[in-house]
Amino acid sequence: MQFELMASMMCADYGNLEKEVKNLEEGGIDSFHIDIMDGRYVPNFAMSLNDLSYIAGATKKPVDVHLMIEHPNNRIHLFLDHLRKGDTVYIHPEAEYHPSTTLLSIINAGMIPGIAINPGTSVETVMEMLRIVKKVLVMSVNPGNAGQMYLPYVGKKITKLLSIKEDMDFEIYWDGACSADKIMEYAPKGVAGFVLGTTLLFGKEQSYGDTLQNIRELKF
Ligand code: S6P
Ligand code: MG
Repeated sequence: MQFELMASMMCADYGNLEKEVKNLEEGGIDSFHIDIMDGRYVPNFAMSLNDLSYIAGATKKPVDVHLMIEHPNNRIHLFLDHLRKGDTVYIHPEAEYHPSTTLLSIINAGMIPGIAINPGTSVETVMEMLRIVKKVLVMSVNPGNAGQMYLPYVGKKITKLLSIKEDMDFEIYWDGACSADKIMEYAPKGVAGFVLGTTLLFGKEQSYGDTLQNIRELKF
């Protein structure tokens, strides 16, 4: 079964970042997920420009940037300048007065435009933007931290998005508390990729390569 696996790099060991990127690459990760926070849109600071710059330069794999910042369009070039064409940038529509303008900035720079949908945000609220984006990152935890509990009510929203994704031409990605049972349930239904953090990938006895291989060998 085809699905993408992304590493949530805010969960990586920053004392060994070079090794972390190398081990994840060699272990078969598909892309690097970079959680940028400003302490305002979400009550935390995770990664910022230097982290993005380092990781984007240390790998040939795609990078997806998850912007949890207010008014991203004011500073979007700071992020885009570190990316290659074909990398993905997700914004939170609630963080911007005119999110469609921000998405256009991302498209014009040659990146893949995406929106991240908070647990408390309905599909109806973002319907028009679904016509613009290529990727939808469904948050199954509240944004801001790794290591949180899965919020089960998000399942209904994923079902709704799955029913309209073909017509509206976008792919669905999962972000938050991703476990093997969620991949087992949602990959066959058409969720295209999963962000892996502390729940499944980081801080385990197993090597990244073994974990990623086990996930790819799940029996659906
Ligand atoms: C949360 C962030 C996510 C987390 C990821 C961590 O604000 O957008 O990307 O880093 O959820 O995974 P886990 O398994 O620790 O929840
Ligand atoms: Mg994220």
